[in-house]
Amino acid sequence: MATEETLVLVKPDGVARGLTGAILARIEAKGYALVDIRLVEPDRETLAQHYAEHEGKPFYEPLLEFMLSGPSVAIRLAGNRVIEGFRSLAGTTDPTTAAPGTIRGDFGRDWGLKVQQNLVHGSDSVESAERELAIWFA
Ligand code: YYY
Ligand code: MG
Repeated sequence: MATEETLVLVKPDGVARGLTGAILARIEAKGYALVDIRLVEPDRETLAQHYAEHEGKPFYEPLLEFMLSGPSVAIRLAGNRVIEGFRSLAGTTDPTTAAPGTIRGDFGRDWGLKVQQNLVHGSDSVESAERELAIWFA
């Protein structure tokens, strides 16, 4: 058993489309524990910290603009190997090709979709999870 914590975000598209409950249902069905959960309207500085690894990439500015477009739900999630496990639930980054059965694959809309509109974020390593949880649950 390796109990871990991860940061999950239901991004602005997920909140705006009313998918928070459906996404939480999958998380709870898997048995992960909600340690903390809150609706957040992050400022640019918070998002710049969160996405520091992507600064300078072509999608960075559109990504920040998108993340500023509305509230997100931030979740401190705990479980056995939850970091890898939640990313598996989420599916691959691009929702147009994410596998059916995953959050991004099932709810990512085909029409007019941009890659950043992929509904959720999940930390990708123990180090990222610690860093990101400190940003969103300061
Ligand atoms: O961890 P994950 O969210 O699956 O992808 P990252 O490579 O960390 O990228 C973060 C975020 O940036 C992604 O969720 C959507 C957006 N993005 C994009 O808009 N265009 C890309 N080519 C790559 C990523
Ligand atoms: Mg990532």
